[in-house]
Amino acid sequence: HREAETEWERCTAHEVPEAVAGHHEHAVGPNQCCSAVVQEVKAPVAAVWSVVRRFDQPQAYKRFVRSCDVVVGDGDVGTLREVSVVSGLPAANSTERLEILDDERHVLSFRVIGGEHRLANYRSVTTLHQDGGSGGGRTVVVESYVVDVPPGNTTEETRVFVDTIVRCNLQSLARTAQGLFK
Ligand code: A9S
Repeated sequence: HREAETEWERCTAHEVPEAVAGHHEHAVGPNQCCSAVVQEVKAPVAAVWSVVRRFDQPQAYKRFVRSCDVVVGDGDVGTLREVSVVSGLPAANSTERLEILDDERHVLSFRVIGGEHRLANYRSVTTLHQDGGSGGGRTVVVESYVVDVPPGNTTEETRVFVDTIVRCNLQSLARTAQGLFK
């Protein structure tokens, strides 16, 4: 894992399986941070993907989302959504653009393009992978991100904050997908 201090560098977040590291390489600017979260789900890739791919319905598993309105598009790349956030976070809403939706390789990426919050230029990539062993039926989810470090915060504070949100989302995704599969 590398952090840029003075110039743009590439960042491949640690813990990412080598086979998919390419999806999770981000150009990281001097005042940005990058990390990744890995979650195992006891459900097949198809079940997990059916939840993840619905860019119009993040509230299906993201518990910090109060509501979501699609403002442009029909769920393909370029779709814009307006997410309203539950109370208790230093945020009110977020405008997000779908960047990648690959139904074959199970890759979704979105970018934050506006909103009332402190995570400017947030971009994440989520990939699903069939977990070998035990006859399939299990999925590994990898979610990496890059984001600006907000004024007044350190890189480490930012990473801890965002990692916590992403980990929460992926644990909730696991429960949701496992519920669908049962
Ligand atoms: O929604 C995601 O997939 C991931 C994150 C980190 C979302 C962050 C967030 O939506 C809040 C949860 C509201 C926290 C944004 C854009 C800013 C926050 O401060």
